[in-house]
Amino acid sequence: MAGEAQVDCVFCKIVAGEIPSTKVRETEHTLAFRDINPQMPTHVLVVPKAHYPNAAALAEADPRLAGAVLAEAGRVAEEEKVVDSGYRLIFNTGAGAGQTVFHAHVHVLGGGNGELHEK
Ligand code: DGP
Repeated sequence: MAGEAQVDCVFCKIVAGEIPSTKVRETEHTLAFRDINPQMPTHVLVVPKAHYPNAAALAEADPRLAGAVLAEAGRVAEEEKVVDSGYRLIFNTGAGAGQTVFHAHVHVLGGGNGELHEK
């Protein structure tokens, strides 16, 4: 069923507290935590707690939750003080575009010289 936790999903496990993460923000329906492999000084992932395979599927199924994820991304950027210098919001969608975790998430990237470090 759409939105239900998936047993093999690493982000469902982070949401459930079964895998540790460095949390940045949390609301009833969203979680923001630091990427394990940061590509910029600020590299935070914002996820819906409910499982959707990618951002488009999330937006189709629950536009309000998709909006909440985006709003949280903006709040993360404010708290990380990268609004003035600028930041990127990235939704990799599909393996061919580099998506490796198939639980909707937005990367919040900022700071430094504005360039991404290669994975
Ligand atoms: P993507 O390539 O868009 O699917 O990004 C997935 C990101 O998730 C990638 O930058 C690394 C991060 N990641 C994968 N596993 C973990 C984990 O266990 N903990 C944390 N904090 N981040 C993870």
